[in-house]
Amino acid sequence: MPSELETCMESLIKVFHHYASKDGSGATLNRRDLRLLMENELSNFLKSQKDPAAVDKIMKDLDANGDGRVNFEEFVSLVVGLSVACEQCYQQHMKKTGKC
Ligand SMILES: [Ca+2]
Repeated sequence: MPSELETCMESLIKVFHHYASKDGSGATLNRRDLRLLMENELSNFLKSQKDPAAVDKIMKDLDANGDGRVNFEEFVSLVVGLSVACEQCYQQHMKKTGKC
């Protein structure tokens, strides 16, 4: 049976491939794919973004190789960045409540 972390890794891969374009350019997200993924899978985060152009800005930031698409490696950097921010909130919450 896979561990909790292994299951998380599998979920990341599955979610990415579910939204990745099937337009022959390989498994990558175009702007539309990324918007759909964020609306469905990161809706709480997206709601917290007041800027209507947030997805476009995120797309630009993620596209490290500048090909106008988001590959799995670039996508993972979004998940890592959000996870780091969440972990900081978690730490602050633990400090306030004194619970583990
Ligand atoms: Ca790219």
